Amino acid sequence: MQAPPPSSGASPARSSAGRRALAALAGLLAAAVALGVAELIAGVVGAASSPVIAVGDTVITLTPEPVKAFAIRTFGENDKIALVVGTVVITAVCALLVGLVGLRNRRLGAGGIAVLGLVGALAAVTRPAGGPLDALPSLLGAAAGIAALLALLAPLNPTPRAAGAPPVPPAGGTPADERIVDRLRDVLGSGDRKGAALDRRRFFLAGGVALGAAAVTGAGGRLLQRRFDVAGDRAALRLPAPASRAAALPAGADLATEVDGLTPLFTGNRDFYRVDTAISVPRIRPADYRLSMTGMFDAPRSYTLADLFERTDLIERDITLTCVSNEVGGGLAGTARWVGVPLAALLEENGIRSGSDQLLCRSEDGMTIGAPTRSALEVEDAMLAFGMNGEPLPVEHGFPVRMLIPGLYGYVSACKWLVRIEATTFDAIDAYWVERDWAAEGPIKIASRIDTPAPLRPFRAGRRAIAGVAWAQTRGIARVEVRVDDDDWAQAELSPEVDADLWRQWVLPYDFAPGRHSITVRATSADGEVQAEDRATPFPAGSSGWHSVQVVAA
Ligand SMILES: Nc1nc2c(c(=O)[nH]1)N[C@H]1C(S)=C(S)[C@@H](COP(=O)(O)O)O[C@H]1N2
Ligand SMILES: [Mo]
Repeated sequence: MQAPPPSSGASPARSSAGRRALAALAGLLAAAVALGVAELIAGVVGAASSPVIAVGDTVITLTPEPVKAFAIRTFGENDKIALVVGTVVITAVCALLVGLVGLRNRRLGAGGIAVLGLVGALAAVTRPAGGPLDALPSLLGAAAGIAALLALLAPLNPTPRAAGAPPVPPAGGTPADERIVDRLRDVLGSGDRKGAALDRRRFFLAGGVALGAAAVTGAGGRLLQRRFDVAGDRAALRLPAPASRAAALPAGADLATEVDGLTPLFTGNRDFYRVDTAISVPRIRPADYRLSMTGMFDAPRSYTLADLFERTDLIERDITLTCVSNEVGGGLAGTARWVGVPLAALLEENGIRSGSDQLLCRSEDGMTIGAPTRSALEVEDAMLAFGMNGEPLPVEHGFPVRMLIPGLYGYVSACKWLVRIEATTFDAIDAYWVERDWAAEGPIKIASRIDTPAPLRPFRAGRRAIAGVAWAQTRGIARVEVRVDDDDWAQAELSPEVDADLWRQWVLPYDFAPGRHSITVRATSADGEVQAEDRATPFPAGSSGWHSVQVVAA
């Protein structure tokens, strides 16, 4: 007997394209089951062991510096969301392929999911704070994914017919009858005929079950992961009163109350910029918190949070924090009122040795930040902060304890979720960013920024304020000058001087003629440095150059 011509029965071309589409869908559903189950197990083991987070974390660690800088520039503080979305999209593409491969070869398909599971497991285990248990979510997720894939591919089984075997005509039917019935079944999507190519009903049933299982395990896992939340513990904490209060603010300290669009003197905790490598932030229970001092100390000890809270030398200070990644005119700087332990006193009571020039600060998630020992000892108001604007540190900003050293960029001074201070030397060890070729010492460069008028958003011609902020931490700002078009530099009014570690607002009223204008700003520090025009990129030691905006008066 001859094999039927291609036009007989369900067109092989069409049915195999449909089969492949369903196989790809099977791959997607299997991946969804895998990720759902992984989230569920991560709800038991720990949120950071979730494969999406672990893989994202690892991608951050492995990403070359220019790409990372590009991501921060392009996505800003949504860089992590972009990363998670990217991870999920790439996983989805792999899943589609796994489905297609699995249709032809079950073992290869299952192997594909196993490989994805191993990638997740490896990423989770090799995280700085990772342990062997962290492999479980990925591995058990992969096992569930493989089971789902096999169950979903079964109804798509190639039949002997599809493999080229001759059709068996039903008793009493002509080949033509059979062809009609075959087409009907194909259209109706029922394949319970013996030897049917495709059991659509069974596939969609299994698919529905898989989707439900993925949703329930995923949502359940997310719910379970809330166990690791410390919001409640944080809300219940009572901050101690500082022995030394921040300097009183002079009247009219905040010019933003009078000038629309000007950055407020203090940044609210919710509005405070955030820069770190943590996709899921470390969650440290106050009762479990320990700060240990190691390395070049004569009498190193460790501290509980209560030890720090009970001290009688606590200080409250207003300090502007700045990120080295801030572009000219950028928003990666903020000011808060901080409460904490004076750093020099803490280092001295542990007997810091004179040979140490670097404090390697370790975060709970394994991140390291290397601060110069000299600055930690000598910069006034350097501290271990636990209070921010009247509240315990927000979890994203380092709860329960972080370091702050005025005058140094955050990447060399402001370790969040701080659990260990190792007194060492710059020769002995490179911290995380220095390993990635950022400068080892990071003094904050003098900077000034125009907040209003906003670029290219037309405003009514006539008199209005040009305003912004300027900073030169530890030295203070003495003067801010503004140039509009080809005018001479004009001196702006400054907000009252509060502290050299705080930025200052500046305002210059100006009569705008209708049309386009170019505005440029430059600051001078209290010790006489005039901000230079030369542009530098944030990498490797912080940006510099004048901020200019093009504005339109209508
Ligand atoms: N543990 C940890 N601490 C960290 C970082 C980090 O990635 N991990 N980033 C640093 C950088 S680059 C900056 S600019 C500041 C930002 O602090 P913020 O997020 O509270 O504004 O935190 C610093 N401390
Ligand atoms: Mo930073």
